[in-house]
Amino acid sequence: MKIYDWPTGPYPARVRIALAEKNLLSGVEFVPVNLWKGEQRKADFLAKNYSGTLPVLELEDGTCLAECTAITVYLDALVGEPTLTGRTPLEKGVIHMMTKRAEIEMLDAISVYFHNATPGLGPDVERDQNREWGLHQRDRALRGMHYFDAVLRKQPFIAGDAFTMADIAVIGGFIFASAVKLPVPQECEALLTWYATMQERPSVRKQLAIVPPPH
Ligand code: GTS
Repeated sequence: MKIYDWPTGPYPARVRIALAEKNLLSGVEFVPVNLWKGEQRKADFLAKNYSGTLPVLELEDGTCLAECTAITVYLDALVGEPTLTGRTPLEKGVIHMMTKRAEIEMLDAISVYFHNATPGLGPDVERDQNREWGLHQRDRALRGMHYFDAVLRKQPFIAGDAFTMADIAVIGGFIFASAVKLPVPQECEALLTWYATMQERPSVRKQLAIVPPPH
């Protein structure tokens, strides 16, 4: 299978971490799509993903899967252990809820801040910025960090007792926060301690070691 991505991007990182956790990295060909040149908005890429975002997984028969959560669910179903999306109906429901919450309250909020209240991908790509909305979403992300801190004061992982794709989504949030220089507040001690533990996982360490390619 092929994955269209940008190696250090926070969303592509989610799929790369999932692939490493599932020991599937060796079967993947990565195809870079240069976000700073706006390649994700070109017709040939939009034919693969209508939304014009990375990552996209392309199967041998040309079927394309976009959206990190959908791709992770697919990869998780390919090989058994470790499961990233839960075993029981309740586990699956909670993991999906917390993954979506990680997106809405942290990762996507930081992305909106990046694209609207910072230079983002540059003037050629960011043609429709709304600074006020970007700052609003930055504050939402900061509130989200406090929420996840409260969650982690009660349980070891984002969706309960085990590492899942919900943890990977919050790790993506940390990667984006670092890229846009939005520090996680020091008082979020449980969240910061959790992230220190996450950085010890080989899948995460491998991802964080990638040197950003030149734009
Ligand atoms: N909901 C999508 C998902 O979960 O896959 C969001 C994907 C996304 O926003 N990806 C970024 C993108 O393609 C890549 S990165 O910021 O993580 O590197 N952005 C391009 C754009 O034009 O918004």
